[in-house]
Amino acid sequence: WTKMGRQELLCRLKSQLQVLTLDGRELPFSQLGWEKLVPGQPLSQLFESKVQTCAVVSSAGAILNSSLGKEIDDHDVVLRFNAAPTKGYENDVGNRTTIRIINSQILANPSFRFQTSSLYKGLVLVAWDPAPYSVDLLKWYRKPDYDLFTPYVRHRKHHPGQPFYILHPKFIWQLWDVIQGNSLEDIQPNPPSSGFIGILLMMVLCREVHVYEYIPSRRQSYLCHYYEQYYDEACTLGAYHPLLFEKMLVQRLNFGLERDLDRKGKVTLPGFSTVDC
Ligand code: NCC
Repeated sequence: WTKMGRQELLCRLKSQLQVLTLDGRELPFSQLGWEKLVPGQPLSQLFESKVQTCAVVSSAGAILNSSLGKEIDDHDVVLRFNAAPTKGYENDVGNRTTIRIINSQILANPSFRFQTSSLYKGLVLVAWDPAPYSVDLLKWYRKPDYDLFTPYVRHRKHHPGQPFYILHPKFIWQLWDVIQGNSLEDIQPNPPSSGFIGILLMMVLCREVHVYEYIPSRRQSYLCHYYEQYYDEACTLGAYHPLLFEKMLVQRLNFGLERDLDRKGKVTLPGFSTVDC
């Protein structure tokens, strides 16, 4: 992998990656009636083929003072993460959100007010939790990192019309395998960040993907998130997640201008449907 050119790498990813969500057909979920609980339409078919451009907005503090809001909102689809708000930050991050990737802490920890906050309404939700690498679904169901299953079931029952998926742990670990395959060192056996999960998901669903402030621009700072006063360089470089390795891979796939990366923290990636192998 590390010796592959960009095109070869893209083809490898295209053939290897399959977006998988819990479809309720495997145990223990099949026994719990999940086949009827999950959305009828698969996540991979959610957007029409007319979806051209997708923006992925990282939550990094460095996006402050970027004035990227309008450019971000001009995309067909805008992806944000966890509890990242737009209110009060529109000029820098935009105000449209089409899809939100949330880790299981958002569902399980009452401080995020998942049931009531407007952050999680009127858009597509995609949740995930770090299951064991072995992908033993029963073991995971009994002991997730944070209980996402109970709030998921409740939410599906109350809002059956909202597309809300749980990523299959197989998909998460496929992504980890990709990051490890691309690194000469052994990376930590922890799942990729929501950012990396979202970027690769968008490469499957969109024709072109623009990622903002995931690879740091010249505004790089230790401010963890644009929406809170908390400083920690691990937010950008990683501690638990293999962030540094994820970012090296994404940088290898970038075909945007060097100037856009430097000024906007913008990376341009092709959708897999446009990659000829
Ligand atoms: O911080 P978090 O991520 O919500 O950020 C979303 C994604 O943006 C990218 N990012 C963020 C900050 C930064 N300085 N540089 C960046 O590149 C990353 O790709 C990141 O994934 C997560 O991945 O789910 C994470 O979630 C938080 C936290 O759980 C949620 O924000 C909810 O509070 C994790 N922090 C803790 O658990 C304390 C974080 O490690 C990863």
